[in-house]
Amino acid sequence: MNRPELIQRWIRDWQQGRLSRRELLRRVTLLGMSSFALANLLTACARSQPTPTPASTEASPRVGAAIPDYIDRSKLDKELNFYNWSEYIDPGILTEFQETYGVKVTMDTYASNEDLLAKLQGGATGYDVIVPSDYMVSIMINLGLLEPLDYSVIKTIANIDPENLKPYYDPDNTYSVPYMWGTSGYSYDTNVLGQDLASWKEVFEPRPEVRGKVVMLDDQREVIGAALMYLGYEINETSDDALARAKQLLLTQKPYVLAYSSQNNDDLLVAGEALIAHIWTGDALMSEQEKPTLRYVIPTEGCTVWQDNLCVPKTAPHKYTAMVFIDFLNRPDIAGRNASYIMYGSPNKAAREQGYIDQEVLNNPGVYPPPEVWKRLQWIKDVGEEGALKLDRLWTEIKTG
Ligand code: N2P
Repeated sequence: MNRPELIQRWIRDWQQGRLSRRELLRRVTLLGMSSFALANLLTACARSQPTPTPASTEASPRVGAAIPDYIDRSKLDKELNFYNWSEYIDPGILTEFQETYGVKVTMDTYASNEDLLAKLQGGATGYDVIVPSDYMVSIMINLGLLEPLDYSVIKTIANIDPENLKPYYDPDNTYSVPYMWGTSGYSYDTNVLGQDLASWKEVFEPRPEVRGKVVMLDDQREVIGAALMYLGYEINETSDDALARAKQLLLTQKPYVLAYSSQNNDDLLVAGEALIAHIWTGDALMSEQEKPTLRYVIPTEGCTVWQDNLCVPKTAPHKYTAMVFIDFLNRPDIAGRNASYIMYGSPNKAAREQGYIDQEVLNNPGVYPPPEVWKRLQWIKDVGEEGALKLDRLWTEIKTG
């Protein structure tokens, strides 16, 4: 199939709901088509876009599909409830799981670790697999919210890089398998602001043309952490002095903030309504595909680095199937395809080594920072009950102040 035919086929897939707009953009950019040309094409096609027809809702396994022999098919449920961050999985992977295992996955999304915790503590008992970050895994372990993982099922743990295993928050990986990792810097439009932005100053004390066009993550640990780092503190600092200074900085910044949003920060940047956005790596890089003048910065003062994890809540109704799903997500081909799509750092060593991750992503220093940049990254840690309470109070004051 030649290039125009391929593009036409993908556009048809997009029109019929088989391909997301993001994936379409990603593929045509890889083929070398400019996003401007594609945008024109899509505007023309969108006029005739029919209502997407979802893939069959009947969850039946494909004949001869590759289910490993260590999986006991008779113990599989028909459905699985996945609670994930938004835009944090290639949707085709859920379809493939359904086709291979005959399990229909329903996915809900959340915007922060604190939202996830509140939901579980509020009595939501339907979720089978969740994706908390490092410090939230330790909080959840301490609260007794997590189920030990069954490594007789999750054999694909062998594909995970030993560097990413045995983390401080779960030293034996009893409750968690690393999913993706990344950093939280900022993205900005070089067309308006040039090539040289490097400090958090641009975010917290923005130049006049950026005022009112700054977007911050809607995430207390990230926002307060970035402010603390800009002020020269460690991000897990909770002393009254440090928090008073962070509060002052954030309240002074607030009139210049267009929105606190972890889900629309990328869209606002792409639409040009925001000029700078505090953002997670993958979201930053995906929006660069839509708007190539965007540039992701890990600020000179440093920023957070985090690792998100696949975990099973104690209350999960489909525990065996949850373990099987985690095993599937760690397959090198699946993990590689996923990391290429969402553009985050992958802990899956086999996927990296076996060529399943796009070179373009693997070679991107924003995704896999070089050692000199690593030196300025800091992990968010569990600051204990009293610390968490202080941060929570401060965050409410910022948001409502
Ligand atoms: C992706 C969410 C990233 C998770 N949109 C940040 N921990």
